Amino acid sequence: MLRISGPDAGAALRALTGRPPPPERRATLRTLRDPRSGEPIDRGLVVWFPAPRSYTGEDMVELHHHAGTAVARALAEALAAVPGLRPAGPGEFTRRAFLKGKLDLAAAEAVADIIGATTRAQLRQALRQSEGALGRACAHWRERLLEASALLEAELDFADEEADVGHGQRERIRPLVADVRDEILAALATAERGERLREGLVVAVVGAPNVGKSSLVNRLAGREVAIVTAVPGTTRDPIEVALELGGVPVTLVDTAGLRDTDDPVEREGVARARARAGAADLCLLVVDASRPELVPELATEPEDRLVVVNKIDLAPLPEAFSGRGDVLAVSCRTGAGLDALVERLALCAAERCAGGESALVTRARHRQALEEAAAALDRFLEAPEAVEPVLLAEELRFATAAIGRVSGQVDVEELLDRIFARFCIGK
Ligand SMILES: Nc1nc2c(ncn2[C@@H]2O[C@H](COP(=O)(O)OP(=O)(O)OP(=O)(O)O)[C@@H](O)[C@H]2O)c(=O)[nH]1
Ligand SMILES: [Mg+2]
Repeated sequence: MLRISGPDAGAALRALTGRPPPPERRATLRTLRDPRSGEPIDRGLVVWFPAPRSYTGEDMVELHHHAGTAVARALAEALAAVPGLRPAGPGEFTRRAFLKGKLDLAAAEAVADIIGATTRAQLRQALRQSEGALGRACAHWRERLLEASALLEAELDFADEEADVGHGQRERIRPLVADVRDEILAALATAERGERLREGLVVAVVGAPNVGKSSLVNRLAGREVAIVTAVPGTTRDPIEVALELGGVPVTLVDTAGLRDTDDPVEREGVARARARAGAADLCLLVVDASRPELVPELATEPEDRLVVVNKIDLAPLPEAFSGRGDVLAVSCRTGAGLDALVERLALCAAERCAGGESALVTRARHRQALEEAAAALDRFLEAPEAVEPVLLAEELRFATAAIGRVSGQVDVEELLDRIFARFCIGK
């Protein structure tokens, strides 16, 4: 599909079909011709969206052509010959839609997330965002803070006259600001899970050499991604596999067995394994049931770890591991216990991500801006009675501006290039 947006969209439609754009939104089957030679290129659906009822808010035409390389190239060449047209930059359509006020900035960013989503849970979150959930919340917060600012301005105006009038205002402003601050904090509480779902969860598989880490990764992946041998120290480089668990995108990382060694190659592998374990959202610590004494020290928090006792076909679950909620017994050889492990992993993934209920804050950019806003509101609320109203007004202005940056209501010009550069062409 090719899209043309802007004041020359109508001229482009006329050049390719020989007819003027219809008076209203319409889809018609047309022969598309090269305007220079009149030679037919393809026959396809031409959809006309007159401004302002289009994605960009400008006149827009979509050419639904056959997907052949020659067709696409011939159409692109034909369009290049139409005066005023040029190829769109990355994300330019969505950028124009934003500039025309068709969507707020957070919703525009969500368009990229819809395209990038690999699981249903991610898609659900991106869709909600693209419908403007965060933008609406920001607009509401801003409105109330502007109201508080206006009340404070009144206090400034009266400052020279009756001191009582000023303080009366401040008592009215305080609960307003406190409410907004609390709502922002509540939204921020979902941020970590929202960002995790956007970016996916990293699960590192770690343990002593030869305990069956690579066998486990292969079992979970359902294919032979990692080399398995009876030789301890087989895996050296971390190996990543993409999986979906309970709607959450998961990157499973197989790592080198942790042990002290003189082999410089293996030592590097062990260092990388430790680094991956440290950076992972969750570690699967694999233990060999027949050699339960081989449990390496890990620096990760216990709640970010599950212990997988493997090879229970060789030996029963060792005493030290039985009756523990964080332990799962499996055999990569027979497949015993693997379903329960997958179920448990899906549960852990859902807990760590906004799987069920959707998060409002899903990007570091949004989180940082809202954290700045909440901090400014805190300073406002904690300021002693004697503080000059001018300084308080400044905190409110700061918070309002930070919130505005999320939805794109204030000074975002410098942000736009950065945001839309990551889009693909044609969106
Ligand atoms: N009996 C039995 N053998 C297993 C099981 N899982 C793995 N093995 C065997 O244990 C050996 C080591 O398996 P790997 O998966 O390579 O172990 P690893 O932990 O990745 O080893 P390194 O990469 O060397 O650290 C292989 O011979 C596997 O066939 C199991 O559940 N039962
Ligand atoms: Mg291995």
